[in-house]
Amino acid sequence: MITEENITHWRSQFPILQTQVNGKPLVYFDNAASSQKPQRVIDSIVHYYTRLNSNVHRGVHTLSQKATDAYEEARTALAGFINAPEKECVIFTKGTTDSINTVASGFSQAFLKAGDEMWISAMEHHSNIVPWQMACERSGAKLRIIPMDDTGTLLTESFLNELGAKTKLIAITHVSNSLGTVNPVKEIIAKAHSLGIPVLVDGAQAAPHMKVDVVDLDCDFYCFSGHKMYAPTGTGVLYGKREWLEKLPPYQGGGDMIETVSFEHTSYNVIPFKFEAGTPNIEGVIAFSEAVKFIQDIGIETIHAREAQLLAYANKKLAEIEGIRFIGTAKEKSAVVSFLLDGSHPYDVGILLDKMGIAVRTGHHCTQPVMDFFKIPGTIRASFAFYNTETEIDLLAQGLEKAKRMLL
Ligand code: 7TS
Repeated sequence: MITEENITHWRSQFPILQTQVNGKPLVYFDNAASSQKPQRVIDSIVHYYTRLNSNVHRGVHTLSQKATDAYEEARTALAGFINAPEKECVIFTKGTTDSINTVASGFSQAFLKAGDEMWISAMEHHSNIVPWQMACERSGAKLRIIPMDDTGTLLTESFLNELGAKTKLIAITHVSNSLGTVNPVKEIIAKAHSLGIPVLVDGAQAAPHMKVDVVDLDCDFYCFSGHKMYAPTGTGVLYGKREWLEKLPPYQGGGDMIETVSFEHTSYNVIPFKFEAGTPNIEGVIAFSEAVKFIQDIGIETIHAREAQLLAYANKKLAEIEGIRFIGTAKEKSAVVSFLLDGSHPYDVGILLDKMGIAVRTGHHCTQPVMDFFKIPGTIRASFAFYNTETEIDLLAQGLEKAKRMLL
């Protein structure tokens, strides 16, 4: 429930939110880059190293079994979080980038060839562009782009009509990190499936902010990062349908991902282990499941509703600033506000805000094609989490007015 008491309680669980930066209370509006971590996630890491530390899936000794149990329980927790039908369909990775590269590598080896086509959208993060460019280079397939309009809304109709026998995959972001647009992925998946085309969804900016149900979406792959959802860096998930994960070749070779090895021949382990070569980020994965439990205790619907309030307030408050230009004004938006101030460079504004203790991101946000589309060098981006407040947005608005006076 969203109450003043609850908001105060939520904030109090994040030690870093109680600190100062440049002599000012921290206002953290860079959640799309990485979220802050609550005490119980931090405690989980300390607990691991003081009580459980050991390697997983190998030892018969007690600690190794305990670590393995905690690691596998984390898989069950993550599967539950996205409603995956079986926990074996949840692969632990380093993050969204690693998840996408895993699929792109396997796809280019086994399913793409010269003459094939695959589609991404005009608003992808570089992580959902470059691995596919590499896959297309390796295989000779052609990369095609779903266009968008100047509100940052995808023009899906024309693209859907161009899908056909040559189309081998669609890889699309659920929510844009630089524009905030929420894309109609469920409709795109339904249409793609009617033509037998699989769909990978980049959920890096969706999983922390809205209910994700991979069965309801019917996506073939879903990728997201732990560090954007209150968990440690170096953690992430690749969800895939069993039929795809079983036929996709492994991304990396090494320990844990094999069934038998001889110098003549190696046979691979079953999923999920086939995709988890080497010692994983054990403490990170366990802390990731703690972050998921933290989200579930608050409720992802409550988080979503609170962030919608913050977005509406920020839109209203920042629109009062003369000379502000919003980039990304789609109807369906997540809690991201990207903008420019007339006559100033985003970088200069970002530096001045930082002096006031306000952390925003400036630049192209790893979406250079989006900046090229709008013919701008970058934006100032404030991205919210449920622990932010209207008072902090007021501070941002005041900070922007001050920055304007200093720069113009
Ligand atoms: N996809 C999207 C939509 C993203 O926003 C990001 C990171 C990634 C993929 C890559 O995630 P990673 O965890 O593997 O790095 N986005 C941002 C951002 O907006 N600012 O910094 C990183």
